Amino acid sequence: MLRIALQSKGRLNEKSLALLRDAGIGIDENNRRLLSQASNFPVELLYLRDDDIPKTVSCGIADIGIVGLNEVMERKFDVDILQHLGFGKCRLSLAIPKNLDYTGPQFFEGRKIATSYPRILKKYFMEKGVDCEIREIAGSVEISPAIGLADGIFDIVSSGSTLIQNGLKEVEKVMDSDAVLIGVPGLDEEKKGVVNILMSRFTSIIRSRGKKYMLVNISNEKIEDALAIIPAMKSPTLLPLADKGWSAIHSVVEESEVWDKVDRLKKIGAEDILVLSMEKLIL
Ligand code: PRT
Ligand code: ZN
Repeated sequence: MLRIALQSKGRLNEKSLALLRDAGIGIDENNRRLLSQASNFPVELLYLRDDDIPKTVSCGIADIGIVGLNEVMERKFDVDILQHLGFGKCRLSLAIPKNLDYTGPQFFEGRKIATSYPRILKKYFMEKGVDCEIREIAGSVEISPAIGLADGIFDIVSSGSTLIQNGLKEVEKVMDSDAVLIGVPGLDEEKKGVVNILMSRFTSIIRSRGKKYMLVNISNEKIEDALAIIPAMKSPTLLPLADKGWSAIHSVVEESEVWDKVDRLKKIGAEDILVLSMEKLIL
């Protein structure tokens, strides 16, 4: 039985569960104990605080886990990073009061910086040759400059609005982060087999994100023009319609490009354009 550690609540919880569900793992939401078994797959789910996931995986209490890369890099436990999962995206950045002039990393020489990520920050400043005082605090890092606790902060940034609300500006991005699948080094062959199945399912799900499936009816003489607008992934799927002289083209397109492609297809006489959601893309 493979044990997967997940965040019990918080930013990564819902998307981690959705990923497992999309991968075909039956999770009973009404029966969510600390440890619960999937209904149809040889895995059990262990719900934890995100801070505890790298340690739990490194010592083998859980075999794999889903956690932010920031936590993995900060806690330095011995785990393998198996896969980037592409959600929970954020960055770890340095920020200073917005009215100060920023002169580069040397700005921080001799200054105090508040953070919950002291190890990552220490490594960054060692590489830059900057000597500063790192003050580790557990939460509400962003208020530190206003209350005189620090000259700057090093924290997670996503939209940037928390920094703005606190009169701060982002001056250096130190690392990007997203949710990652981590594993205990040296899993046995049987468990590795289950992990490989899960990872290939995750890959199909991740690949289909942000993509749409398009079906377009087009007269045969316009097929080449249509394929220039919606190129096929390998070879185009073309199906003849009952109406002679017309065909249907199937294609996968980026969601952000759908409307542009619809407009261009209509201009060349395409009809009955269908745009559908994609769940999985298995190559
Ligand atoms: O209870 P538990 O310990 O499990 O959870 P937690 O409170 O420690 O973590 P949680 O749920 O807040 O975040 C879990 C993970 O989500 C983090 O480790 C990151 O990998 C990822 N993540 C993605 C974020 C954000 N985006 C994010 N915006 N984690 C935190 N934030 C916070 C940030 O700390 C700051 O206060 O949101 C604020 C900034 O957001 P913006 O949009 O205003 O820039
Ligand atoms: Zn936490």
